[in-house]
Amino acid sequence: ATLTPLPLLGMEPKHLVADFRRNYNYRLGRDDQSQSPYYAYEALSFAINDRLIERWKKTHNAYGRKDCCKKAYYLSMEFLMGRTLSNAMLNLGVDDVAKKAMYNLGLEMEELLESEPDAGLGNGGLGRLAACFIDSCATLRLPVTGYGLRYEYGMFSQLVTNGEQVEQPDHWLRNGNIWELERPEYIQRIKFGGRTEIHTDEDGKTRVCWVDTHDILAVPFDTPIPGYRNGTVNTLRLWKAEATEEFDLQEFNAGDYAEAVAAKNSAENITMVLYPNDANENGKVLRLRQQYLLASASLQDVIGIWVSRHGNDFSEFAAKNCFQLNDTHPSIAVAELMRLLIDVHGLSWDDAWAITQNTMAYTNHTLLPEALERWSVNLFRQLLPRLMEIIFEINAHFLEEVSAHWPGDHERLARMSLVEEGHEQHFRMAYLAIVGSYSVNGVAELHSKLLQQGLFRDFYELWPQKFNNKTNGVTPRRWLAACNPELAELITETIGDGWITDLSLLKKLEPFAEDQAFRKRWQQVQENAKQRLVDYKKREHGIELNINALFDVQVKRIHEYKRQLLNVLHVIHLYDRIKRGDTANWTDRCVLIGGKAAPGYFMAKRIIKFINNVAHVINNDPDVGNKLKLVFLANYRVSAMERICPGADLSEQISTAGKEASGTGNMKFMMNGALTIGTLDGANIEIREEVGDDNFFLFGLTEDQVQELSHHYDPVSVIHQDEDLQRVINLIECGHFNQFEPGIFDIILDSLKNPHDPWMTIADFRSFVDAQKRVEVAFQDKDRWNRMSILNCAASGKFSTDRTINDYNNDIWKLTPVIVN
Ligand code: DL6
Repeated sequence: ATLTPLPLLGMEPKHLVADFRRNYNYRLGRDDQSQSPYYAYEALSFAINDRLIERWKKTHNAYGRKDCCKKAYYLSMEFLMGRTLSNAMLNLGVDDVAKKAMYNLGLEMEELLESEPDAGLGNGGLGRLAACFIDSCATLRLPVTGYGLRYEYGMFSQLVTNGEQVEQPDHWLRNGNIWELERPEYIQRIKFGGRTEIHTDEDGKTRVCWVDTHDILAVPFDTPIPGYRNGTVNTLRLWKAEATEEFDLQEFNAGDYAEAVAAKNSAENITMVLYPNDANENGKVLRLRQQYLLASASLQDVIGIWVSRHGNDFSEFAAKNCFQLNDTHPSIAVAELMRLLIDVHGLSWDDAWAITQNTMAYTNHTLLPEALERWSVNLFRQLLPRLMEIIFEINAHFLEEVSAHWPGDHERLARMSLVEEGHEQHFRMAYLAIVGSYSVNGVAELHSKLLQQGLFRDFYELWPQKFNNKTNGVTPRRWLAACNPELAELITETIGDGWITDLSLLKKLEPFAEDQAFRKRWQQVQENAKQRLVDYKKREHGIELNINALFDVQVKRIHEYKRQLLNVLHVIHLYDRIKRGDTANWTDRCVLIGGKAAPGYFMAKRIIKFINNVAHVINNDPDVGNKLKLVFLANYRVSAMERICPGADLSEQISTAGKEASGTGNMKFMMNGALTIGTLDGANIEIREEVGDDNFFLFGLTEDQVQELSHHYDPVSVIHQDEDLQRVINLIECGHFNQFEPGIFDIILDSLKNPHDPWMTIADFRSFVDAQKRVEVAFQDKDRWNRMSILNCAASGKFSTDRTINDYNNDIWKLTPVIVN
């Protein structure tokens, strides 16, 4: 009887107050001497988490009852969750209630929320997309589990010292994590090293055994993922690596205690840290260990549940399970599923392959060749010998298929092989993912088209039916309802609250763009958001921003293809205009740039230094005053974006056409009413299609033009022909921004002037400056700007991950929603 379910916890302020007090006093053992808002954050979080757990169990039961229903698993090396509390309260529907409860206790909700650390288990777009996806899956009542890694250290925190990025480890778990639940009952064992042997069973059947392995345990930690006010709470399961007990014992008995402890540490190192590279393969043994641990633990978990219900009958497995691979990082899952089905569960190669090819689906997130993972075959031989054999066998079967399709086409065979030959052989992981999957998608229309025409052309020609597009989105709960409550309230008051779960309803705002009174209110709300950003910057960083200026924002990872340099060239051009007195009809501007550079990416770090040096000169020049300000926003992360995007006027989406797969920051800004200045790249194209050319500041070469120009690009002559640009380059060349640090920006000048510069920054300068002039004209006409801002928000409906996930579900997963009550 003690284990029977308790009545549901109350949802009124008095219930939260009582639970808060109990948590604060007993669970945390604090009293009114504890000054830190952190304990108050924890006490409230426990109260909220208890309510999530109730719904979590119900969801689990509902999914269990529907044993027949199909489930999907999102395998991702990154889930960039950010903070949890405010989103959990919103989705549970207790945000207002909790605010009242805290108010009754004399506590400031803002302060509590600020003390939660970001769960920074991702680099940028790819990881944040995974977080938005699982929010949408729960909101759409889809039985989807996220599988990832529980890194002890997340994305580094960025300090800026003397203008340069300094990385600091992010020990986000230092104070524990109240949202997770350890599930030792689902521990999985992961093999590494050893060798393979062929064993013959009593019935004469042979099977391969992977022996003499060094095993590691994968321990699951579950986080509840609530849907928006629908009773569904899904699971994010993150694996932590631990040493096995035998492992300790063996070493201990060998007599070296210190060695034993060190060896234990080396096992646990696997999930110690997130690799901070977003656009480059990592190529390190530890990274391959991470990838295999994720794939193997997650597949064993799913298969374990299957076997507990169906024994070794896998005939229905593919009809009931689907694995979505988030980029190539977890693509070793293709070979691991084969291993588990054949070696552990005794299936034939053909049956196992049919199941694999009908359960795996792969999403590609980049066209940059340097980000496509390749693993040394020798490394596989040492670390994952059985997986190596399986990939070779998959390749042999696959190349037979290619030969049958294109007899005698040896070049094509070499191009398509999963094994890249050379002085050392490498496995091409993206190809493994394509061959092993029934669906391959890009993340915006242009990106998917370019995959089919370029990077994966041969595969598209072989299997056109596998390829499809799924344009990205963002969750409107976090990225509008929670981060911009005042705007959300105005929208709800105007068109009702249906938009929160059906973002296409924002279209209803369109006619209000013509309503003068509404435009005024919209403007007020936007100004209040700017004021909050101004206050925050002043309070936290001592930076003064001029609220009347155009807030021109570019926040994203620092990368040459994203062209923060183009932005800075424009800033220097504006500075030069001020210095030469060309300020008729001037629009004051605050240019805010933020983002982290991969620690090993020298050029990106130098770009940060450049931004800071230029900022120092401009911001301290008395001639400039309020006309122009350049600010580098240090330590850009999810919680920073929640403050920044409501306060932005202009969103900079200025990558070289054909390089940004999609972008998702562009969608967050648009949803919050910022206008975009952008190239025809990634999802910008679809943003412009939705909002119309009149409400988008387009500039730059198209992808085709970039391709064409690459044959005869001559940036030096472009510079000579453009007086404004020549002046900008002269200022940099004469050391105006590095008077006491000679030569440090030569590398930047060299790259800009290089005829092989793939980012073609110089080529787009003039067109960018012209588009910025159009921005200024529009900004000076407040009424016009407000109209455009409303129309941008109204047209952002397509960019909800609810739409994206519906597309994944209708075309790839085919899950039936499960109602939890
Ligand atoms: O699909 C999510 C996100 C896209 O919006 C970005 O355009 C894309 O750069 C990013 N891709 C990655 C993977 N590596 N690289 N580059 O982070 O995915």
